[in-house]
Amino acid sequence: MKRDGTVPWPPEAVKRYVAEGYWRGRPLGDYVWDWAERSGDRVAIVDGDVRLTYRELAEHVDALGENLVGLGLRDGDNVLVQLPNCWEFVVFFLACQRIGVAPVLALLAHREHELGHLAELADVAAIVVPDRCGDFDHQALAATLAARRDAQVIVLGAEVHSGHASLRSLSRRQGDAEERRIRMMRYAPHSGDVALFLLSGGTTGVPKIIARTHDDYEYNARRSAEVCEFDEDTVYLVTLPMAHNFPLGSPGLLGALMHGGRVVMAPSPRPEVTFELIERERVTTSPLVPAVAQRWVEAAATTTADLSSLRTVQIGGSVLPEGFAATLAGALKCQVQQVYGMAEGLLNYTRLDDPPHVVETTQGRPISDADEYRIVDENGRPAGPGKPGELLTRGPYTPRGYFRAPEHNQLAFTPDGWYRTGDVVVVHPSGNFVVQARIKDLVNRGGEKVSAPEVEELAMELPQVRQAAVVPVPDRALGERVCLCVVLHKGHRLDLADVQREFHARGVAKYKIPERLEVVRELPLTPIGKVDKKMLLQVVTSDPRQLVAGA
Ligand code: OOB
Repeated sequence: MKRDGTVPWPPEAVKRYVAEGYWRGRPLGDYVWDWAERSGDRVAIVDGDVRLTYRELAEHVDALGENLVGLGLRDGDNVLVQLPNCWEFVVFFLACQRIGVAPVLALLAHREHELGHLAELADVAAIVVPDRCGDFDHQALAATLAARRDAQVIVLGAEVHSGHASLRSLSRRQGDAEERRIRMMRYAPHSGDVALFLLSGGTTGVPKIIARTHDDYEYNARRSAEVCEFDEDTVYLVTLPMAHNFPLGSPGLLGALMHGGRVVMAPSPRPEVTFELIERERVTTSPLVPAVAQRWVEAAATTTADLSSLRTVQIGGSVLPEGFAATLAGALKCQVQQVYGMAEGLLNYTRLDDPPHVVETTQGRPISDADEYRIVDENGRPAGPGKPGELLTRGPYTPRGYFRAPEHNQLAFTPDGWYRTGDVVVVHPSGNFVVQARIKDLVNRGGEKVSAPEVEELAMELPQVRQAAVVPVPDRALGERVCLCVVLHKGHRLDLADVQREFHARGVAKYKIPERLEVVRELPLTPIGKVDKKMLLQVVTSDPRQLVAGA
């Protein structure tokens, strides 16, 4: 079975989440018509010149859903999706929810290395891509990957090769919408089934995916939107790639649609693009990562665009530099809300009525009464009141394991189902968390997570490399960048351009490609013989020559 390998919540947890109303027992796709009935003539989605009302959205969703069934896609199938932010992506996502097909949400930056793995892991029946983006031919890559497994290719754009289906044609509204709505009911999936797969930042050699169910993800978005006080006046600008949990469902575009708000798609988070949209559409709220927010602050100083409609910017995904929340609020003349979340589940927000010092210095608190958390020391014992430690969590929207990763799940989850976040937090007197550090082995490059072991494995494929270790070097613009440290085989040479060329040739997403290379004589080890990354990072950022002394 295509979905074997999901890790269900234990029966007693399911019982509680249903009985206490966290889970509503309806598939996500069902809500599309609730929304249309509530706000049919209001604009739901704006994308360039396209403005879809809630009714039109529902009709497109059903039309596409029925056509996907016509293509042979069925409840229980998985599809790989790689699309830019656009209305067709929203329609596709929701159409999948109508018929029980689960999208695996890849990033536009992903290439053969990532997409090949995801297609295989989720055993996908179709691959959905734009024809091309910039100078990259997504359709050609999708065709190669699809041929390996007999999957269909669905293409967004004007250039659709023969044998491939056109996403726009499939989404066209034809025939009687009411009749189709009734016909579509027979395809409704079970609410406990997988609705979507989110990609984990991950700390393993191969990317992990997280199966999110209809029940869990609907609650994720609904409860987030309540906490963030979304309503029908919310105009939500989707700046970050909508394949991410943050702009998708935290509260994201789903949270905005649930409350009758308006979703505005931005093709890029750059202020040159977004400021005009904010003025034109009177945007009230938007999710940002610190690296993007920094650019907004700089651009706000000189912009002529009217940003006065902004009420709240939400900021999360990586550590916020000290004092920056206040700078951001001042520059954009709006409220800032910090968001500490993860694709694995748990979401924390500062509340809109938290006092300024709490908003500025904490990363918020959990959204749900049913979120459980523990803060533990290295031995897994409670860290004690006010002490920092690793955050473990369980709850109604935090799955109990990664998809098809039993070995990794033994490390990433405790036997009784707590997810080890790999983040070191402390509880602030306000009750909110402060994220102090990270113990998981990844690089957080402007909110994009890069697994260190994944990059190390790729580096080890280079014939010159004897040992490899990746560390996050601090960076003013992005927070962190990928630094690769290597020990070479005797008599070999390697420079950064070689590494970048080789990674590129292997079809690795650009954001994972090392931006700094240190060739060292040896890697420092901990007493038990693991690479001492703390020490390595310290030396790399202070005086990397120490590591080549005597070489
Ligand atoms: C969000 O999700 P992911 O899955 O890309 O990354 C999760 C990890 C966290 O475990 C933490 O290490 C880091 O990203 N992180 C933060 C943070 N928010 C996330 N670190 C410090 N401060 C923050 N505010 O990044 C994500 C998902 C939903 C909403 C917001 C962010």
